[in-house]
Amino acid sequence: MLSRGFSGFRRPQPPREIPSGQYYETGFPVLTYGPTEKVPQDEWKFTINLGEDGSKSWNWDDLMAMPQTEIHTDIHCVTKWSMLDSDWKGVDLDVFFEQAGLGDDIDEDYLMVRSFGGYTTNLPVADVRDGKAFIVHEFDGKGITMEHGGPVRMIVPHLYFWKSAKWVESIRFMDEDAPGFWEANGYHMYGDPWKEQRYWGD
Ligand SMILES: Nc1nc2c(c(=O)[nH]1)N[C@H]1C(S)=C(S)[C@@H](COP(=O)(O)O)O[C@H]1N2
Ligand SMILES: [Mo]
Repeated sequence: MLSRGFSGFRRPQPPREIPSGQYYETGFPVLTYGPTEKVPQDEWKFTINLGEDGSKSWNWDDLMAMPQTEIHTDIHCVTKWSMLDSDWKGVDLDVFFEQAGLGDDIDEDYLMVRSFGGYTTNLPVADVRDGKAFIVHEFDGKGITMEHGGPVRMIVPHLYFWKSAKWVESIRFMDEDAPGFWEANGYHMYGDPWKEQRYWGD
């Protein structure tokens, strides 16, 4: 029998630097608080709430008709895994803002993203503009599985992955920052992985 030696299991070395405290994960772990939401593709709808101006919604067919972007990016989860070089396909959130008639002059500085099932997460508006956030429907060339937030989730790759709502349902703007689900339960309000903003006080 071959011995692996006393060191046992060793994690593979990442091909380049990853944020401090993270390890290189070559799989794609599932992390959901509560049950997996089952959202049929033909029932999925994404809504941007526009206050007094009502709201604007998109269904699956609308999403498919929008300009598609391929995103090649790293993902960093607060539970310390980093997935490098992941491939996604979807639509830049800027395109939704455009179609909703929102110019450069969104009055509010923050927004709350909501998922089917009730999960929420807060973000500064600046962090979802100019190609920083996406509404995605493909991972690794295939439809996103239910466990990973399919048929449609959001990704905000430059922040810890809890900011990337699975089964994305809506956005509403806020004058002031307010915590979403994890942010009310100890996670950092902003969540920059390169600054290790994991928990309150980091
Ligand atoms: N709706 C919803 N979105 C969610 C979560 C969740 O529990 N519900 N978990 C978040 C957390 S903590 C992480 S790390 C990622 C995990 O995504 P994955 O399961 O595809 O790896 O989704 C985020 N988005
Ligand atoms: Mo997470």
